Amino acid sequence: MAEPYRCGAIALIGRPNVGKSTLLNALLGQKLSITSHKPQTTRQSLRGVLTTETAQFVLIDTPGFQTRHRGALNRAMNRAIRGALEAVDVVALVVEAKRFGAEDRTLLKQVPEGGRKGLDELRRALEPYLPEQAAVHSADDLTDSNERFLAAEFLREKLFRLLGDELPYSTGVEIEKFEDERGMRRIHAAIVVRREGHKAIIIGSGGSKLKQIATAARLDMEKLFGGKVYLQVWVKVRSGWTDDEAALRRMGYG
Ligand SMILES: Nc1nc2c(ncn2[C@@H]2O[C@H](COP(=O)(O)OP(=O)(O)O)[C@@H](O)[C@H]2O)c(=O)[nH]1
Ligand SMILES: [Mg+2]
Repeated sequence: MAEPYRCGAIALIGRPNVGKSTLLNALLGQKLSITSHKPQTTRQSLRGVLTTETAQFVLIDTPGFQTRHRGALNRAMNRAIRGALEAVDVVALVVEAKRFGAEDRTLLKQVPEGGRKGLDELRRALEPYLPEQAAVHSADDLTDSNERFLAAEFLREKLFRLLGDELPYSTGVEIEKFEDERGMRRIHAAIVVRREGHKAIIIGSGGSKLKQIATAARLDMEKLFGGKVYLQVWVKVRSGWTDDEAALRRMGYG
């Protein structure tokens, strides 16, 4: 007789920057969660659904637990982690196995695609811990996050990746308009910073930086949404938004 179907939620937790979001994407085989080499890239929990013949894995990516910074934004991030842990079947603690340097990377390039990663082994190790029950998501569901949220996340990822260390920690993204006209998405986004000086950094000389950021974000959105995206981005200065509960709610935090 065939094994019963299994379905359950697995929370990925761990220190900032150990690779939780990268692991989620690798297990899904699709980029859903944003990643960067900077800590605190992930600010809210995000679910990715992986459906196989024998099980459905609801993987929950969480922010790294925040102890250094205070304020409403960080309280919201810590709340997101505690919330994620309340209703899961498995908690997977992600730790960094070893330092990975330039030489390791060169060697890794020699390995054929699909080798070494151990993703299948990990999936097989997790599966027995999922409760026996029918799938809760349909097989083609990738996430329960909406496109509006994912668009803001992808834009935030490009800020992290393309701005180096001058990126102010308190930069936020607000989607002001999101329209879908027969598969063509029209998105208006505002990058929210606290000071005029931050705005100038993000825009760059002659607007070059902002253009680079917006183009990279648009390409990722088109890949995930599977259609054309028209993306317009501007930068707004709003002092103190990370302590403004109403502004945080508008950006989707708790
Ligand atoms: N070399 C290597 N780098 C990784 C691995 N996993 C993640 N990274 C990198 O580590 C950084 C942090 O990853 P991220 O997934 O954002 O960490 P998170 O904060 O735990 O979600 C990024 O620059 C990733 O590209 C891995 O298995 N090997
Ligand atoms: Mg992350």
